[in-house]
Amino acid sequence: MMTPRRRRARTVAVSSIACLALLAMGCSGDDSTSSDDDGGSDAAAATVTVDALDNLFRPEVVEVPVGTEILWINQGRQDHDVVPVDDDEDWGVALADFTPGEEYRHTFTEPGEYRYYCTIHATPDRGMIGTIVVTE
Ligand SMILES: [Cu+2]
Repeated sequence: MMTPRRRRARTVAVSSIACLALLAMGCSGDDSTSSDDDGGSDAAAATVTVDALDNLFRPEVVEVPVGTEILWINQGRQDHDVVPVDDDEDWGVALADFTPGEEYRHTFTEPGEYRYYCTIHATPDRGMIGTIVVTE
């Protein structure tokens, strides 16, 4: 009688610990973009922040409605840049203007998928890359 019950109790305990660990991981990923920008779900004139770290953009993919300001902040210790993969695009910030602590803002006014990368730490499709998905 006692053995099955004890075994079941242990199974429940182990699986709830696993759930807590997953929750903790999920939360820490989301907390970085907290404060006053909540992804801009329905606020038209919102700002969404992308952190440039050493060496990745976080979050790597951002989806926002048209008119949302994207604010990149160099939170790393190294210089980075933000360069559109499509060289017809004229947004982005050069290395010299994006040293640690510096910011760059851009508001996308057309729907589309805007891919970018750091020319120091990435190729256009690998490494320190990011995508802004702008929806109507
Ligand atoms: Cu970089």
